[in-house]
Amino acid sequence: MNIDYSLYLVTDKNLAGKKSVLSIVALAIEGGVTIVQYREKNASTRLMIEEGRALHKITTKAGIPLIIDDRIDVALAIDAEGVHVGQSDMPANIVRQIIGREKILGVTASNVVEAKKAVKDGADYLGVSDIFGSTTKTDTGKPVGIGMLKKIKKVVKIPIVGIGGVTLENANQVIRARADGIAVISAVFLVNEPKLAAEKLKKIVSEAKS
Ligand code: TZP
Ligand code: MG
Repeated sequence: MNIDYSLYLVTDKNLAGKKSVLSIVALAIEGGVTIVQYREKNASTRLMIEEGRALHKITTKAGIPLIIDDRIDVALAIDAEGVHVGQSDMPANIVRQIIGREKILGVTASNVVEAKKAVKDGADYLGVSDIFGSTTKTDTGKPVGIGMLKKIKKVVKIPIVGIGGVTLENANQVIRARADGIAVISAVFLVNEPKLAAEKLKKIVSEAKS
């Protein structure tokens, strides 16, 4: 699978309000999302398997990958395309051993040392966090800024996506700093029209790349 990291959507049930995560993801995919991460911190494992399967049906139909945040067991159980781990989760080299060569492994990195280590451990892509200061995930520490994307891009060959406070207003900066894509939650989950938001973000990314 040739992965397009341009518009990476991360799910968040808390921000979905009265809407379902599934309906938001479906609309966002229509709008141009190229990869989806199922991120769920509070649900039971049973529910995660159910929701993960439902999401996987949608992403498979759209021909895009589904990545599971943190939960290697859930990813394997539903045969998702990959897993994403942060710096406090299972070490990436161990994840790679468990999931094998074929599945996608994403790792969060906030500096050059973490980025290089992730590559050595077998990461397929990096989520560089927290770029602008996320109001969705608030334990990320001081924003690293777009400068960190440039620094990391200089030392790694794998794709990188910028995450944390990415909006319609600043998305172009992320791509111009040589990221391969933007990763967002609120820019799609906290708006009235997720499809339109995804379309706009996608256009910004495409234009900034050209
Ligand atoms: N990891 C780093 S920041 C973040 C995650 C999951 C949340 C991104 O959400 P938003 O709303 O796009 O800032
Ligand atoms: Mg994590």
